[in-house]
Amino acid sequence: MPKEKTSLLDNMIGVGDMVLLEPLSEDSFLENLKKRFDHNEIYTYIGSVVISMNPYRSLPIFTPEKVEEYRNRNFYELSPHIYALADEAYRSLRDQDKDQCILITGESGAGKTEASKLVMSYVAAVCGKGQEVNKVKEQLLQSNPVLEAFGNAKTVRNDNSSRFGKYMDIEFDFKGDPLGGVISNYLLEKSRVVKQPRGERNFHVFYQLLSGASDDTLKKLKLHRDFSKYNYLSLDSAIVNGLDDAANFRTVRNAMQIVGFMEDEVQSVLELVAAVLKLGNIEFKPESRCNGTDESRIKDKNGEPTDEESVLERAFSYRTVEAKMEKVSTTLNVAQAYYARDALAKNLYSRLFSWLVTRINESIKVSDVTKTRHKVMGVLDIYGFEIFEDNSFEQFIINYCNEKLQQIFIELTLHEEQEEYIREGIEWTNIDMNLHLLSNNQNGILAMLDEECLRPGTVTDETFLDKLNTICAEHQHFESRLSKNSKFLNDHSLPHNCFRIQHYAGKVLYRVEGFVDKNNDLLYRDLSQAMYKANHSLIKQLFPEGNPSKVNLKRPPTAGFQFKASVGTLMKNLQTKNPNYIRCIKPNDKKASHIFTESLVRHQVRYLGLMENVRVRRAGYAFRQAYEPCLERYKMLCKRTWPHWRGPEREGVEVLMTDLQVPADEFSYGRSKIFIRNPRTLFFLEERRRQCLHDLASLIQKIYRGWK
Ligand code: AOV
Ligand code: MG
Repeated sequence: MPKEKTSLLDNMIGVGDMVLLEPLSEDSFLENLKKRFDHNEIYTYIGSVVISMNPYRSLPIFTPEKVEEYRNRNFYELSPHIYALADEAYRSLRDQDKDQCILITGESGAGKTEASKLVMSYVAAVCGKGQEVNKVKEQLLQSNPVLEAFGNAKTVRNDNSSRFGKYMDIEFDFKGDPLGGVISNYLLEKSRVVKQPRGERNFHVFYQLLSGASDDTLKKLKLHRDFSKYNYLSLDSAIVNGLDDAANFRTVRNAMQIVGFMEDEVQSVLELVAAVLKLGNIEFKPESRCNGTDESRIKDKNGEPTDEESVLERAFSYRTVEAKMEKVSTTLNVAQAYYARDALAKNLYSRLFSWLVTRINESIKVSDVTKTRHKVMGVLDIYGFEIFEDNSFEQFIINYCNEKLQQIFIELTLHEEQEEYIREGIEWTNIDMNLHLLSNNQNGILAMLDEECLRPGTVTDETFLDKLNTICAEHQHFESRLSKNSKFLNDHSLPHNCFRIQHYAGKVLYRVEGFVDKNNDLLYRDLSQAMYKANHSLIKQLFPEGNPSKVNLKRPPTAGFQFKASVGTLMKNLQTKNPNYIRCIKPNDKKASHIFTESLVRHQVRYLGLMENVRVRRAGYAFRQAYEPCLERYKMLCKRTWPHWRGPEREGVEVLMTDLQVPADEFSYGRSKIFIRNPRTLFFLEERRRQCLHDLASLIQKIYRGWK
């Protein structure tokens, strides 16, 4: 048997696969990670799972030469790298026709988005050639800067934090050439459009436009270059170190062009971005009415309003309620007018974002001409688990999504693995995972929020919180009824407007303010109608419900309901594919290179369940294959099975392993598969096979020459 590859076992830089770690403990695990991190080895395996540490600086390990190095190589052959995972996934898709998904998890700032781009660029580099294929690749890759400009922002956790969830299916033909793709987006954190927490920014595109557009463009859009002129742009952190907004604006414009946006579409998009900024500058003043109430009026208008402005002004001054076939207009006071303004800005922006995704999908979609089945690789990059000082509905949604992904990981990687041993009759001692399998608590809370939002009568955040607390008090077993993994923490010492949840990755205190409103996500009819009347085709398109001829539209589903449904569909979709995991870890809280904060990493290693992952893997078998393909692949290595084995495949494999003298403790026979404990055995078989093929090729050449 060949010697252990030095790349996986090197004392200087630690072991490349945690499965080989001796002795195994949480401390040695962390020490190994640190040793490797200090030597710029940011990747480490747990079997086929890749742990990725964020280096917070650019390392010279993502070059075209590296791509070539990892191309078509066995997963365990070289030092651990995200490219090895990408290569493995791509080759199983191409050669074994198995749809793949790449699941990238980790908390905010851990490196998920960067990892997803590395996987995409690797796959683009190794798959297919030719003008048409290159165009497809470029379009797929260039969708990233566009969506990042509109959907990412600086937060205290990450200077380029994804504020939406993204899942992208890349489709390939039978040869493994890319045909196109489909992007799904999950709930954008649109509250950021009108307000940002201290130390954070609005979405990148606003700053990019103001810094990078030409004077001429800004003049046409009636915008100032100065950020401080806009209420919706927080000023304390408008400039971010290492972020060149102006240069990024050019990148985004260029990317939009490559993706296939027409010049007039780009123009419309920029007009909408400008409209949002200008909406934020509209201010209101009270105007007393004869009945003693105050009505809002737009402050400081210059001259007579245009037609559009009057429509908008009216929409900010009145609200029409339709009851029993009758329309009743009520006036808005100043606070209500500000509320309406912000609601409109948020809606305008988030609808623009969804439109961008739809538009990109139009460009990258696979044409129906190719009727054959496509092979699919899905890449999932969502917003990571986050805890801020102030956590609202958005964090609740983000953390819910992360819980779901963790659940998938436990089910597929740990639970499923143990189940398989049992199913296959392999001797197995169950490992206590100390990670609860969950039926999500937040499901319950979202359902309760929906019930509350749809209930007739006065519904407020307080009534929702009351309901939450009452149900918890009434049902002592609320936790077990709704969840095992995340717990609702019943605590009377909390501020009166908060509730707290113990998530898999930490306790989060949520402030209930805004939950009902954000979940309802309704826009006054007057506002959608005002938008529909706008003399702008894109805006009109974004507010179809504003069409006055479309009356009695049903109430749209709540934000929580839609999110739950789309995450449910996503999870089902992921379960049909072969999963490949990248577990991202954040080494420190300072966004700094070279700093490894042990306590922080330990916490992540714990909640990600990495120790359990190693234990299951160690107790088990690294590699498994059904008897038939195994015999097919290796039968040439043994005289008794070559060229034909007559008899059950399992017996053929047994003969093979005996003749090759593979030590008996290295493998186990399951009901339908052989389980191989160590990657070394696999290398050995592969090496012998390669040799055999080589000998065979020389022989054929000799015979051929003899004939000539
Ligand atoms: P995230 O996607 O996991 O957070 P990112 O992928 O945006 O995190 O990474 C955060 C920052 O870390 C990046 O902007 C880079 O500066 C740095 N970084 C990450 N990976 C690498 C790498 N491989 N090489 C160099 N620098 C890296 V969030 O989107 O917030 O959950 O919602
Ligand atoms: Mg991200």
